[in-house]
Amino acid sequence: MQRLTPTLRNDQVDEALISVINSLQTCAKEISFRVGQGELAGVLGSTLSENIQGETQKKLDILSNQLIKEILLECQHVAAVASEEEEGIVLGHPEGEYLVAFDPLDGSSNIDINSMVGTIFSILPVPQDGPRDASMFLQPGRNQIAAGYILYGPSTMMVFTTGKGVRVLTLDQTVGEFLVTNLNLTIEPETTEFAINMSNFRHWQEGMQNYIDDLLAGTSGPRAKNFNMRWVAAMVADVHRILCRGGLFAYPWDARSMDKPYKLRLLYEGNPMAWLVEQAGGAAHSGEERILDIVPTDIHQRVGVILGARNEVATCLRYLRYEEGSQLDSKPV
Ligand code: AFP
Repeated sequence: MQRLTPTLRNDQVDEALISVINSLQTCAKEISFRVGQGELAGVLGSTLSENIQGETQKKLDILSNQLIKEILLECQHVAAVASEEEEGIVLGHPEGEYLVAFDPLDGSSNIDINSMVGTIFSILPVPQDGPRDASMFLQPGRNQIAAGYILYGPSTMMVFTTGKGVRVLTLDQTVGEFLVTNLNLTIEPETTEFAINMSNFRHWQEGMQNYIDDLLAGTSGPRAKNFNMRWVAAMVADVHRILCRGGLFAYPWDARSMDKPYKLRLLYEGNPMAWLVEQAGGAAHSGEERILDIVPTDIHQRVGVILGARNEVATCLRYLRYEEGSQLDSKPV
């Protein structure tokens, strides 16, 4: 089975980018080891602090952030990093060609129940002009050069794209190397499975409520088929399932707080997952526009997310555009 570097070379990825991705691979092995040790590593549980998003920080969140930051900043090709756990960006090498945005440990509330968590990353080019500050990161997701995630589950997997399809590697714990286990993940356009936090139903727009109502109605409703629901509560694991066996994932607009009407972050959650899903033949939308076309105004910006099976995303968007959701078939996408 092939290792990571030859896979990247086959994809004509340049040596500088290979070096950045290899650094992420090193981070993944370190974090995987600590996640695997669980209670024994003494890193489970929460700290007393909150991150920039106002969320309680888990000890492993902080440790993973520190590890990734240090390892990436040692790489001469990394000009700066932006992390969910850092208020501002951290500058690296002045000559570096790449910017890396990351969520060091997505789904960290799963840590204490020994369930799946992951690291999500997005690599952007350093813009040719402009100041060396956070504005470098304010590029639409379609500019990404590489993106992906590392899933710490029963096995540790690295799933990424450089724009040539979705590659999957599995960490062989016996030799400590990631080996290619799937060279081209694809998502079927149709599905009968969805992932959404149903407890937020009352906070959604009417169109989203109508859409979910019709999924729940199954064969007796207008969709005329039964749907199944899954929710891991870690985007990395929910998107992994969709890449592996299809489905629709949504974390839509939410009326709980008009300041933060969305939960997920654009730079290090929405954009990398949107690109992976599009590369697999699926679709990824904010509810208002294609996620990859959004020009960010802040590195910690939040975004609505509806992604997965192409035809199901299109159906969901029809409900959102026509709030009443009835007579759906007679209305255009
Ligand atoms: P945490 O990293 O704070 O656990 O948040 C994970 C996450 O941002 C995303 O990965 C999940 O899809 C979403 O939150 C789950 O949120 P709820 O189940 O709490 O609605």
